[in-house]
Amino acid sequence: MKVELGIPATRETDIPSRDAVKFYQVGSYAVGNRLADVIDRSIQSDPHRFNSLTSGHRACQGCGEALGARYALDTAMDASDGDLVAVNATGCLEVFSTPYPESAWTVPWLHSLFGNAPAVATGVAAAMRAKGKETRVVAQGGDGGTVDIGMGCLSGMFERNDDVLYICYDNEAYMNTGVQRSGATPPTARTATTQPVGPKPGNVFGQGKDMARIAMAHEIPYVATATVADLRDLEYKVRKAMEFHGARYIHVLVPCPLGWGTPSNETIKLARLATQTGFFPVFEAEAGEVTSVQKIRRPAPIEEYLKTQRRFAHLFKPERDEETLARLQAICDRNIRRYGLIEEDMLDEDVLERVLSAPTDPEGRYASIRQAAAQTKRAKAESAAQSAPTEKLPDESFSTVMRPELARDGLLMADASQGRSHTTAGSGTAEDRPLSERRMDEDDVVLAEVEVVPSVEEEQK
Ligand SMILES: Cc1ncc(C[n+]2csc(CCOP(=O)(O)OP(=O)(O)O)c2C)c(N)n1
Ligand code: SF4
Ligand SMILES: [Mg+2]
Repeated sequence: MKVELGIPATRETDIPSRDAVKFYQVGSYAVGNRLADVIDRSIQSDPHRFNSLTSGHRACQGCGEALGARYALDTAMDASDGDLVAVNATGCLEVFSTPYPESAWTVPWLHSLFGNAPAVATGVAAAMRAKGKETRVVAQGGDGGTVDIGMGCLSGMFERNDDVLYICYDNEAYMNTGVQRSGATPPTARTATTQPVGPKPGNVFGQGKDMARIAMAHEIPYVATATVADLRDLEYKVRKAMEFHGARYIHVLVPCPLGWGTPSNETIKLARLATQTGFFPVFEAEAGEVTSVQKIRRPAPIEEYLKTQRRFAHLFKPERDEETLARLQAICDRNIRRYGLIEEDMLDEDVLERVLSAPTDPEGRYASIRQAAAQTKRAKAESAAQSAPTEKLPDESFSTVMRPELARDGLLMADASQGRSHTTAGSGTAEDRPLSERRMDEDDVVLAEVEVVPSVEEEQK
């Protein structure tokens, strides 16, 4: 996809013109955008960039979140001519950048709580509007602050279509507090709060939230995913998001060397592999419809992405867990098919076959729901069988309304206000009972709960 950044000429730099230097490669960003026309250069390459998140913060070496935030905020500043307020959820980005009383932010920046950044940003936008200002608002948070604790506030912000760009920096766990699982942690990844040992350690399949798709379901003007492997794409998406008014959402994959157990110099490579495997699809959507996808240039098998990360080490040692690797590959294949990430004619035949036959439910969500339902049904039947009285009453007992001798024996339930009664154990069928008292899942055998209602005489005593 050709990207027109349209950076204003006023932001031209002092970098010497290309004519003065003999370049060995032009027309590519492979060796950095110094070789591109000034107009096409990234905002970050501009010596007059805003440095919204400046040096001196305390992020770990190779932190994807620091890198992503720096690019995103500088672009948002550029797009708003420097008239921007940033609101931050609690998390690594907030903690490493702002150990009170210091801060690495050079933009007006506000932190309140872990879960309320969308609501605070909504308030800031409303305040600016009330003051007649055109100040733009960006809210940002980690995956925990976004997909878990802040999700209610975020959904409200989407629903009201508040004029805020929300950026989620997804490092797939609660990193700031010691790598706990979040709703964005991928299946099988090991965290401090997932199964540490046993036959299947790590996060389970079939849970978690796909926040970009949830945002799309709100039909907000703009949703995009991005990674720190393609920072120009991230810049492009932030700039594009800033062209819209209303609620906008960008979900950025940001590898975390500490939490993923990876060397700090592999952050970009890992983010790229996440997209090239199909594990993290990169796309844009407007008003709920996907409008563009980043095609996979070099399809890679999922294990290439997993094998250098210590959080997935148990999939390869002491021996390869082929079954789990196949399930993870199926997630990639389903994404490739769902988003059209690779042209069919670019795929080897066997890979194409695998992609086309990838299950629609690779994580086994529906299978586990069905299994849980069957288990519940079995457990209910067992407990009902245990609590059923051994002695059966004769048929007429059901029709013996208000028989005090049975009521005294605890065998008759009379509901005088309803003008009906029934015995505690089923001699009748489900059809004999009012709907509210039926259990439909037990093959018409009614096992109503015992409730002993005292007889009229007893009541009067
Ligand atoms: C209500 C509340 N619960 C828990 C915390 C502790 N806490 C602070 S940051 C954080 C995790 C943040 O995770 P995430 O949003 O993914 O950001 P990351 O640190 O990974 O960038 C937690 C649990 C808190 N500050 N407030
Ligand atoms: S723990 Fe992870 S997210 Fe937090 S500063 Fe370190 S690398 Fe960045
Ligand atoms: Mg996180």
